[in-house]
Amino acid sequence: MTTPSSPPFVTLRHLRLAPDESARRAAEFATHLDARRTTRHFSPEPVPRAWIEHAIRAAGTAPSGAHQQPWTFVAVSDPELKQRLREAAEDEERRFYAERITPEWRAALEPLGTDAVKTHLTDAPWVVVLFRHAHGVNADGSKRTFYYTQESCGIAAGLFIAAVHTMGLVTLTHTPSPMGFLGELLGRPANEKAFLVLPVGYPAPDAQVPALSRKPLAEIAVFR
Ligand code: IYR
Repeated sequence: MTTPSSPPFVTLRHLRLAPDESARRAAEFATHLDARRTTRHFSPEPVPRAWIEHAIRAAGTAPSGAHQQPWTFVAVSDPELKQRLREAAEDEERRFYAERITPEWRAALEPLGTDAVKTHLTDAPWVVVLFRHAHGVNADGSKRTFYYTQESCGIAAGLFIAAVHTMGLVTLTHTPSPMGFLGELLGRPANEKAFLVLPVGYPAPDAQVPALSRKPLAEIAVFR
């Protein structure tokens, strides 16, 4: 193979698996993720900070546009700060559920049982807020364009969710809207936009989930 010239490249570290091992892992991973559920019912039991650090490390491996890694994860465990986050989120959500929601949207959410009460934001030992860098900032303060930041943060969130599930914890994707209050409360710079709120913890002993099923493979995949 010809050696690519600058920028520097290094040889890919890759472990070739035996085909039966690939097959086993493929099935096992899909089954593992299929056991993941989103619940609104968290136990207040503490979770070590190191576990959250690992989940963020896992999320930070996401591919990103031009490798700009346009994300900041703010992990909140301080009870007072979680309380303030919850109050601000509930203020927005009350307005959403009372005024901004459309009848069609209300009907779509009805089976999930969501409402403006966000107990999970104070019950869960950690609330991780993912901020998307809408653009970068150069040393001289000027704007640097970032590419595909929505896609990049979506992928990072997916890896975070998979990491949390793999460590035997649960999380919930909370999307307060508008999210402006999060940057203010958490002191993020203006180029960082709150993207997703992810409480993390153990499920409450009696945690409930909606009785839903997932689309079968035949409904989500086309092979040609
Ligand atoms: N952001 C609101 C409403 C909400 C919207 C969708 I789409 C959901 O799947 C769940 C909730 C909230 O967090 O309650």
